[in-house]
Amino acid sequence: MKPQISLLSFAMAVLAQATSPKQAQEASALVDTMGQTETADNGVLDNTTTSLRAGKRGYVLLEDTTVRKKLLHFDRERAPERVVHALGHAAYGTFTPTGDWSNLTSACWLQGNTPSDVFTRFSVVVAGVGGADTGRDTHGFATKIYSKCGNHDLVGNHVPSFFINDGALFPDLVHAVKAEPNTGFPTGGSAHTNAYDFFTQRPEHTEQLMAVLSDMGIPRDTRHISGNGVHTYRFINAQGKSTLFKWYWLPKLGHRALVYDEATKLAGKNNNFQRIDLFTTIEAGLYPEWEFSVQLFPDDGEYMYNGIDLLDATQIVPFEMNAPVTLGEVVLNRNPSNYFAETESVSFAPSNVVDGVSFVPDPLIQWRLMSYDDTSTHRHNSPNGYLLPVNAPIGPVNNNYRDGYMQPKIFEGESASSPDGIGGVLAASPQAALAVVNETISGQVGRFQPFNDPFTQARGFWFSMDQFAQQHTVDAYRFELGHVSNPNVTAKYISTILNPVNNCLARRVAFGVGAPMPAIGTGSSVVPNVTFPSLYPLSTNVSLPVTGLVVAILTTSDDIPMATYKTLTSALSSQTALFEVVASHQGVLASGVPANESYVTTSSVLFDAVIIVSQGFSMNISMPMVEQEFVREAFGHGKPIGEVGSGFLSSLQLTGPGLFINSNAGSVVNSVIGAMEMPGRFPQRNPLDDVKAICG
Ligand code: HDE
Repeated sequence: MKPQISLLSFAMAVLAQATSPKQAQEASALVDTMGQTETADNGVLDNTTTSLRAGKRGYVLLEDTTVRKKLLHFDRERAPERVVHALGHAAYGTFTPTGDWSNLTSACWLQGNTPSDVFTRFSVVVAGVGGADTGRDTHGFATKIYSKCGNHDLVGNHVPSFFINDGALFPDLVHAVKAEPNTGFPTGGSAHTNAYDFFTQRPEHTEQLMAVLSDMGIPRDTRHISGNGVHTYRFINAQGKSTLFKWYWLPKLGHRALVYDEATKLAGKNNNFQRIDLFTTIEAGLYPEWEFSVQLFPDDGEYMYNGIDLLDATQIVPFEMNAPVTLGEVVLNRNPSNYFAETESVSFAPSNVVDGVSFVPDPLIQWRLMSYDDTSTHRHNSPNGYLLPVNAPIGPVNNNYRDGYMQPKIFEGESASSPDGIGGVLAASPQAALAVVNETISGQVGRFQPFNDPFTQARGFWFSMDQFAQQHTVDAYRFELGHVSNPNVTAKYISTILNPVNNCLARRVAFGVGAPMPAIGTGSSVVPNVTFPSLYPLSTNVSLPVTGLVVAILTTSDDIPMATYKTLTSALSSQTALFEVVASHQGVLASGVPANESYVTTSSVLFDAVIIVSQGFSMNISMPMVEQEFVREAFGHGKPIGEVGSGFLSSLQLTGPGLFINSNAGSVVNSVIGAMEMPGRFPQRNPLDDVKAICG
């Protein structure tokens, strides 16, 4: 699948980058075999593409050790995929603090304006390595900061809360949401009995699941998502003062989502859509940026804020209650050189922190502090994974961790123990060690059920969405529960989880899947006094940049006047939007306009908007079905559609908001760009539930 790169060059933006400390370090690991004559793995010149055989038509010889080793290596090319977040894509970039935050923390990457190199990997939880990245899921957002005082990993998700609040349940959660163990399906989502049976047992999941079933669960791409630390962490400054915080990456491009039908079709048309989006936009110089922001909470030893439990990862502190403070920003500006060596081999771990950041007694993060290092050791089949170029800190690693599988370093000297008296590694003094908070801990030993009201925040989320977003969420619950094969599970989920959130929500979902509808007046009919719009950041009323969005330019006559083409494309390029000309065939059209896609090679789901050039269109011309379907599908997905000319959209009998028909190409393209700036698209083209009929 080729990248959807525009014809225009963004060379202005692709400025030569200065070599950063991490790049300089990686340089020594880069190997360029392009154009070199092959050698076997012992360095001798040999041929590995033709077997050594006993005669022209005879058996291959065991003596062909060269090809034997080639196949032996190939048989072992795969490292085990991550048990969760296996499907991912990544980029390098730069973090720059926006000030000196030594009042809060001694973390060196937050001091002054010294930049640090970073590597960020985006992922989805459920799908395996060959899956589709547009499937409905929680997306991972993990960043390794190669700071001058060591690696600091920020391992978060694109939604701010989690399904569970005790790490002891994590294997059960993952088993429940992955494919069912007996059948092995579905591999790309959790719409099945096991998942919903688990969820009925653990109501603390309710808010996060609602977020994932809203359009937040199907982001357009990873340039338009937030990163959320989810847990509360602890800053410690040089004076030993502790301040609690939750961290966020807030996208400068804002938030954008797909619609579900589009997301599922994309999975078939281009299962690497999001990976290609990040790669292509970085290659085009359209570097995505995020602000690094934190909510700060005083550390009084109680870990509560305005009644919200800061040790419970299922609970959110809405931004309206505690506004985040921006401490820095990151730009992703360099694609990796090798997928396996970098994106696949990177090991993130929340336990990787520098001095000035520490943890709280949240039983989810506490287990994460162990699990990631363990997973890394398993995936690399060695504890030496931290020495791989993508994982190595830019500063020296001096310790007595030795040997093990694939230890590539040759440690000199006679001592491998500390302290010693013969000049080995000098043990750091306890005073120089990572700061820990000055606290006294005591408690009764036991296995406790952390419990906070699981429904109030989900209700807050529900009421933070407008009627269109609510409709999409209801449809997602219907899709999920409609795939549950056990009707008792469906009924229980609706009556014990959805009904306590909101009676009408429960009735609408039940109606859609043909399950028993909870009686009117049962469950909750509470309408919160205060809503928190920040919980649902896909606000339809904000104007966002259209950077990297892609417009399809169609033609009804298999040609486009050059002047029209230039008007359209220069307006799009001036807004850093990308575009493709789609015609019945690829190649140069009669006017000289290049058609980079045909209806065979592309699809409407790969575009954010459509402009049809129908100048010269005659109602007598019967348009190919494929072109009509392209436009109808874009219409159904709520996308802005422009027509330079007239007659085509009306012949399809498409009417309503978001259609811009004019003989003036400039006017059409500006209207389309204006509509693309509004991330909500035009959901009113699709029907809404008759809520009054269902809920009374
Ligand atoms: Fe993870 N998680 N997780 N997780 N997680 C992994 O580590 C785990 C949790 C997250 O791009 C694994 O190296 C436990 C919360 C991301 O490489 C594994 C618990 C959050 C990534 C693991 C959690 C996350 C992972 C699998 C509950 C959001 C991908 C591969 C106690 C704050 C990182 C690996 C990448 C990956 C364990 C819960 C985010 C198995 C035990 C909460 C973004 O170690």
